[in-house]
Amino acid sequence: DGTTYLSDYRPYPFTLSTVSLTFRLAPRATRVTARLALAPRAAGAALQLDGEELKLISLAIDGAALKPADYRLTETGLTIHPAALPEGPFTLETEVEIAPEANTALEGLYMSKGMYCTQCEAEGFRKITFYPDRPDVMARFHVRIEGDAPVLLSNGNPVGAGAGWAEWDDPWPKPAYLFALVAGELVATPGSFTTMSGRKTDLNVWVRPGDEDRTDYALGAIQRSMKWDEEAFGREYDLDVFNLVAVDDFNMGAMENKGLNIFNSKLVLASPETATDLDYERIEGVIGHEYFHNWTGDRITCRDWFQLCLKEGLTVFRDQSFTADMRLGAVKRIEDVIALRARQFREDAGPLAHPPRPDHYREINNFYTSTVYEKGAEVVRMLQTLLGPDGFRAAMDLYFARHDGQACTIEDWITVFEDASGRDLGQFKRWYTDAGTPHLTVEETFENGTYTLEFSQETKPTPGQAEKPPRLIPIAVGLIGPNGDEVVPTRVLEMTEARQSFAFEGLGARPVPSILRGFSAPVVLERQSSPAEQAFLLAHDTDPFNRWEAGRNLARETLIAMTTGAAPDAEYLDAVGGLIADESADPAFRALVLRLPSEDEIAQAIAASGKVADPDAIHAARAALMQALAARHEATLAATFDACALPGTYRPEAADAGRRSLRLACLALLGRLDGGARAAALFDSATNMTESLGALGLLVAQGKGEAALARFRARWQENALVLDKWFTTQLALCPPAEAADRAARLAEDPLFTWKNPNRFRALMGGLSANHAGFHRADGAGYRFYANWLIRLDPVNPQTAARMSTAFETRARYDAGRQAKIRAELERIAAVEGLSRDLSEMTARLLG
Ligand code: HT7
Ligand code: ZN
Repeated sequence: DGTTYLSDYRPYPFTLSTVSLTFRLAPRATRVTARLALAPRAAGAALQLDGEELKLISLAIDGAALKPADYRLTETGLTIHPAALPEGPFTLETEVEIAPEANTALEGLYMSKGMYCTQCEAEGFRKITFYPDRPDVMARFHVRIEGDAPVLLSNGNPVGAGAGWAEWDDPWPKPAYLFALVAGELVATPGSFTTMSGRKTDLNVWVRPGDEDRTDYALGAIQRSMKWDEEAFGREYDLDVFNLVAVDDFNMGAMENKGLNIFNSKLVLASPETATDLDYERIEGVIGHEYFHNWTGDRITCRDWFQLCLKEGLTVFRDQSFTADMRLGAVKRIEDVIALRARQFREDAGPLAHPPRPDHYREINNFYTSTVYEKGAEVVRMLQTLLGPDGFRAAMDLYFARHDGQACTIEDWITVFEDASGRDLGQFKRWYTDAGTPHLTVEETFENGTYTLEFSQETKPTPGQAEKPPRLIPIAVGLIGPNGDEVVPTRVLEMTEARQSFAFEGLGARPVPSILRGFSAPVVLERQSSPAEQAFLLAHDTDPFNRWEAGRNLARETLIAMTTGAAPDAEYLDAVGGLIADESADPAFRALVLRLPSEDEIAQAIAASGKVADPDAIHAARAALMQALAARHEATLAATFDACALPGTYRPEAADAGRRSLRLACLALLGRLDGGARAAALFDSATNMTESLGALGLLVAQGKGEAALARFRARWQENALVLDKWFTTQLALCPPAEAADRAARLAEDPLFTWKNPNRFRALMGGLSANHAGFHRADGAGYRFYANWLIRLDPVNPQTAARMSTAFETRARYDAGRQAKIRAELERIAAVEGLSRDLSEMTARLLG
C-alpha cells in the first residue's frame, strides 16, 4: 500500500564515491548530466535509482550507451538489470531534462521570482536526476553550473568561474538531500569568521536586489552561531565559504544544505521597521539551527528517514541552548515549553500521535513534526539532565569522534551515551519508540520529619500502540519551607516504575514541593494543589520555570472554572498583581506571567479532563478574566506601561525586547478599560514593527481595527513579509464571529497570492489561530479551510498536508462540530487524484 517500514531497512548494494553534476539552466528545459562512480558491494544486484518527473535523454555505463532491454523505467525510478552491469567499479552517466518553471511543489529544482533554487530534503533530489536518493548513500559532489544568471552557487568550495559558468567542489561526503543549487540575480552582504584553529571563512548573506538593507542581523547571527558551537560543543566550521540565501517561495523555514543554507526570506530579512522582536529571536534561532546541522545532520547524518529526530531533535536542542545563552535562559525555557505544549502535546493527544522515531510512513514529509523536532529535543535535554553537563559534553564528544562521516541510527546514539556514562539506557530508549505524553500524578505525606512523594505514571494508548510500559522519567524536585526559604535544593529523582516513592528526611515542617523544575521531562504533571499553594510558589519558588508554572496553573484553573460560570479566582488576581510591579523580576518574565493561556491550550486542558470544550465559552472566559485583571490592577498596569517605554534607537536585544513585551502585555489588559485609546496612540506613534503590529492586533481584537488595517496595508503593500503579518493578525485576533467571513473576503484580495506558501499560511494559519472563529458552530471555518486545502493540494501537496493538522483536535469538541470536521475530511479524502501527502494525512486524521 506504499507504506515504508523501519524493519525493511537494507543497506544499499552499491557504494558511490563521487558524483559529478552539470546543470545547463533554462526555465522550461534544464539539462542535468550526472556521472556516478559506483561499485557493487556484492555480485548480482540490480542497480535501482530513484527518479520522478524526469525526461531521460541518455544513459551509459563506462561510456557505452545502454539498450532499452538493459533497464526498466517507471514513474518512480530506473532499474538497470544485473546483466548490464560490470562486475567491478563503473561509471554511470545519465542526462535528463527537467522544467523548474513548472515546479510549483517547491521540491527539487524550482524557480522563485526568476531565481533557480533547490529543496532536496527529504526526497527532492530524485526530481533532479536519477540517483540512490537515500541518506545512507554519501558521496563527494563536484558541480558545474551553466546559465545566464550572474550568481551561480552550490555546496562546498568555489573552484572555478567564468562568464556564464561556475564550478563547486564539496570535499565532505554527503547524502543527496543536502545538495543545493541557487542561481539568479542576487546581492551579497559579505562578512567573515576566523575559526578557533585560525582558519578564515568567508560568509555571504545572499538576497534579491532591494533586500540588502535587511541582512545585517542575519550575518551577525551566523557569526554568533559559529562562535557558540566552538565554545559549547568544540565544533568548528570546515569549508572556505559559508553561503546563506534568502528565498521568497519556500515550503518550510530553512534548509541546512552543506555550505549553502537556504532560508525562507522571513527568517533572514529584518529591520526594526519591518520585523518584530519575535522575528529577530526566530531569525537568530533558525540561523543557529541550520548552522548547527553542519555537525549534527551533515557531518553525521541519518541512516534512513525513521532516524530523523537523531538530527532534528538534537539540533533543536542545540538551537534552544544557543538562544538561551544569547538571551535570557529562563525566559527561553518557558517559551519553549509553551510551544511544546501548544504543538507537541496537542499532536500527542490526537490521531496524529507518533513516536519521535516512527516505524512506518507513507510520505516522509508528513513526519517533520513537533514530535520529531520539539519532543526529540526534550529527549536530548533529559539525557543532559540525567548525565549532568560534564557527562553530557563527554558523550557528545564521543558521538562526534565515533560517528563523524557516518549515517547513524538512534541505537548508535543511545550506545554512545551508554558507553560514555556506563549506564544502561534501555528503558530510556522508550522515549524514542513510544508515542504519547505520560501523565504523572503525585501524592504527598509528611510524618516525623520525613516528606514522601509518591508518583504514578500513565500514558494513554495512541494509534497503533495500546500498551505503554513505564519510562525512565527524570523529575527535578526542590522543597520550599513554610517561610518561603528553599529547604531542599534541586534534586533529580529517577522514576523507573509505574508507581514509585521518594523520601526526604530531616525536615522541620511540612514543605511545599516544587516538582518538575525546569520542566525536566515532557510530561503532564497532575497534582492536587490549592490556589493558595500555587500563589505561594509564584511568590517564592527559586526555580523560574516553576514560578511561572504556578501562575499558569492558577490562570488555567480559574479559566476552566469560568467557562461554566464561576467568578475569577481572587487568589490568582492578587498573586498576579504582586508580580506586575515587581522590579526584581525580569520584564520578559513578568510579561510571560501576565499573558493568559491561549484558547487552544484551555480547550486542550478541558478535553484532557474528559469534558467537552466549548470554544465560545472559552473565548468569553478569557475575555472576562482579562477584564477582571485589568479592573483589579489598572493603576499598576498603567504605571508599568508608562515605565516600560523605551526612548531612543530600537535594539533587538533581549533586555529591550522584554520591556516591549511587558508593555504590550499591560496594554492588552488596559485596552479592556480605555476603549483602545492607548493602542490607537501607540499605533500612530510606533517606530518599530513590534509595537506597530502589537497595537494593530489589540485594535483588531476590540473590533476597532479597520482604519489601522487600511493604513497598515497602504504603507506596506510592497513588502511581502509585512503583508503576511497583515493577513495573519486580522484573522487570528478579530472577533470570532467574523473570522470565517473575513477570511473569505481576504481570499478574494488580489494580494492573496496563494501559491506562495508564506501567504497561504498567513491567511489559513491566521484563521485556524482564531480558535473560536475557526471552530464556529455552523462549520463555516472548516468548510472554507477544507476548500483551500483541496485547491492547494495539486499545486503544493507538502504545504496542503501540513496545514491539514488544523483538524487534529476534532475529538475535543461537541458532536455537531465533530461531525462537521469529519465531513470535511471525508470530502477531502474523496478528491480524485489527491496527493499521497494529503491522503495519508486525511486517513490518519479520520482514524
Ligand atoms: N532539515 C530541514 C527540514 C526540511 C525542509 C526544509 C525546507 C523545505 C522543505 C523541507 N523538508 C524538510 C529543515 C530543518 O529542520 O532544519
Ligand atoms: Zn533541522
